[in-house]
Amino acid sequence: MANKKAANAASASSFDSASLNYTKEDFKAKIVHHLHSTLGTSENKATKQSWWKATCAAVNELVYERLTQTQQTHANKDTRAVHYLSAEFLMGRLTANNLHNLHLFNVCSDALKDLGINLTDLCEEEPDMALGNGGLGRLAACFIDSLATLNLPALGYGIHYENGLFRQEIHNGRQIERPDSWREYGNPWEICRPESIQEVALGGYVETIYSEKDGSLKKVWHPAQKIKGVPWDIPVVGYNGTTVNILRLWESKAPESFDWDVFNAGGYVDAQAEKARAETISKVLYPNDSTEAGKILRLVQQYFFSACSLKDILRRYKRAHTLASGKVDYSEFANKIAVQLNDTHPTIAIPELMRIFVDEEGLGWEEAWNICYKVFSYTNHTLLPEALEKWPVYIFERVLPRHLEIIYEINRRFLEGECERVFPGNDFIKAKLSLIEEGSTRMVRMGNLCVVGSHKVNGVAAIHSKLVKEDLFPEYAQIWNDKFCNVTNGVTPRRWMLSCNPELAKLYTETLGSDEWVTKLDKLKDLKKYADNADFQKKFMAIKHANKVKLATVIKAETGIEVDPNALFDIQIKRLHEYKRQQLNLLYILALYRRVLENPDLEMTPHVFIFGSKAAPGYKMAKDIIYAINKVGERINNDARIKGKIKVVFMPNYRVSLAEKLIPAADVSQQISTAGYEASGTGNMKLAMNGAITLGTMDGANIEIVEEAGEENNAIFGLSVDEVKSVKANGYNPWDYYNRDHEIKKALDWLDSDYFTPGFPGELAGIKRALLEGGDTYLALADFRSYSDAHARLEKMYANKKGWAKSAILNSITMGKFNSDRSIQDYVDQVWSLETCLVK
Ligand code: T68
Repeated sequence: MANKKAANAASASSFDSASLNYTKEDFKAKIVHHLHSTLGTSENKATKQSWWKATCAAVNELVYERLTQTQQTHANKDTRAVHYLSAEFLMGRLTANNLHNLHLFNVCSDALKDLGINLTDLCEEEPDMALGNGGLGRLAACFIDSLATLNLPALGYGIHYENGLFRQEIHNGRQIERPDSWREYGNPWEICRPESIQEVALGGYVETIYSEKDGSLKKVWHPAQKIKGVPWDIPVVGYNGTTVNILRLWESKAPESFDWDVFNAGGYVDAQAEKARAETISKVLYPNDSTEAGKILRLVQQYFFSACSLKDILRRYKRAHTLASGKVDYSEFANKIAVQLNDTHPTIAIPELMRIFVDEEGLGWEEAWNICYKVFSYTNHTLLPEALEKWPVYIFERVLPRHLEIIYEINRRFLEGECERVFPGNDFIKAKLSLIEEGSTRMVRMGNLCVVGSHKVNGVAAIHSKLVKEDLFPEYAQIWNDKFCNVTNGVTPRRWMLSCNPELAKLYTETLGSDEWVTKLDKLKDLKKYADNADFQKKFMAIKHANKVKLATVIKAETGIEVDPNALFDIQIKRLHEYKRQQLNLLYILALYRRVLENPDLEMTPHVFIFGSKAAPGYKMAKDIIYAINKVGERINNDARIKGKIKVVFMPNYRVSLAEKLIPAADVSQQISTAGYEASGTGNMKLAMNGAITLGTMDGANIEIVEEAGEENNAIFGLSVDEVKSVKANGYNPWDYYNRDHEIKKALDWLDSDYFTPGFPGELAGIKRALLEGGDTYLALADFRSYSDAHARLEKMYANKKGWAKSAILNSITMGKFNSDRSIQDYVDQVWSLETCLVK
């Protein structure tokens, strides 16, 4: 039911889009007007940046109108809404996306052309909004696009980091981190909302007050510090443009009042220092993907944005549900409010809501809990033990003493209640399920708190959700089987096809006679009959070639490396992590290079290996792998003997806007994680949609991708999840592979020489050591031979031009399932039970 409604809502609005009434002349006038009266400059003096901002201001006229309409409609109807809490929103650039979603891209482009400006160039002026590390943050960005597109009442809540993910420079092959000040010169998309400022507390102690009247004990938290949260709103424009939701990001500030006493005592300097400390909270995004830093500031960040967001939610709820008596009616709370926890980062919202209900609003514990767990649901994004958040109890005592008490109480009731009922007297299981890990340093387990405090827990691909249920939380699943579900990830086709690959989008729209596929990606399946059609193949491959030509220019500009657009473009773009196995890709490059050296006449398709990847600044092995890729590349790219058959390119500063250039130009998409380690992957979906063939393991969403596109159209290799488990259980010994496989041995020994680092032998030997002495945790050597065979199959496929075109087309047009609109609809049906709300 809800499923159909949402689909209809999205299509119905495509016909009444007011933006269709905007003419080129209107747009020109608006841009020039804003150039004059918003930017204070004139046509002959304006910089590109001024033109860009004037264009944004012109677009915002429409955006703000619809934003107001949407918010009023939602308030008037008192709609149930989902609140997506995420420490990261990796938005990238917004200009092209907003124009497309408002159907204004062409009008705007024509208007600017008349003014002598190229829109595509102008879009390059916009700094990426890089408020995220990788997949998790980008997923949140795709999801809010889909929520608005499906006309669902939703708010995104996060942190207004002053510095997003670091900018990566490569100096002599090594990664150097530089600050990313994305809003240094202003950001035209954000609106500051001082009227909605919130204040949150930190530290201090808890007082227990005994009531003479009824003998009850009341807890009073006396915090040591207050922090002001200033909201910045980013309008989220749905495709077709009628719903404009809000992404609200909190900036931390010192409250005005706090420093007066210190000031008066002559403590000007101390007061300034205190102020700086408050502002530190939202200063910078932690750059760790899949590992936990365990820093106090990170917990403070998590509490800061979760608490500000809950206060904001409560403020809105109270406006509609305060009775004449002045009392708030909380009986409707769980019917009106859904809160999705994007990983464990906002988990602290659970005890915070309990604290507000019990300590501030006077609800009884059971009444409060009955509302609370119905409100929350939790998405798990990883099984890596080092990424499962745990906070030392002593840190909690210092930062959030009252929340710790509440967590203890949730734990006590859980262990004595549900846990005891299902596992009576089983102290071993109780210790495992406890929210507190005992040991020399007692820890709060945030994942366990999420499971206990939510009504739904989901993984992000079928295999991952199965592992979440069966391997990570099996005993919880025995207690609450129905709590666990799957929502396979998706990505928005607006950004990842329509906007980044306009020529392909045009081909699809023209061939189908409709652009319906932009919301209903399944429609592309109707193109199946053209997969074999010579004319269609020719057009499809010409678009791919043109995209490769463009990328070659970017590569030359960024790295100085010349690549031939006729070569096979083989792309691995994602964070650097040993489980994602960029080192396996590198080993293959080494083996291939040796093959060519040993046999200069070797028949092979020229092959360009392209990497884009940031390493966490403290992750030494990841940084060593980047260095190795660059050093090996340097040698190979300059070796005249191989006649340009192999090129290795490391593109610096991988980010959303760079992904938009790489993805449309990919022939091959490398998705080669050790099976069982990549929760889903979303780059795999974007690449396949744009006609890349997956060279991948049966891991994460790869499994579902090849289910849709056909294994025969991809190159699948390597151990399965079960095989990985059994190889590990039987005692894996990487030396066996080293000793038995000549190519592996040669490649690893090469890294242990100075062949790639002349004069500095052993600089790359750390990788060899990790793969041998280190035990090769991620089974790169075990999968090497099968990986190499898969490469050989790809080569053969590529040699058959028609066959390749057919496979590439089939990959692209069968990705309907991986539309993030479908993921959101799954959340609506399984987790949120939301209704669409059309905005007039
Ligand atoms: C990714 N996780 C998964 N984490 O690795 C990927 N972690 O398989 C999946 O497709 C994606 O989430 C979306 O579900 C991450 O990106 C982080 O970025 C991260 C950030 C901070 C702390 C831990």
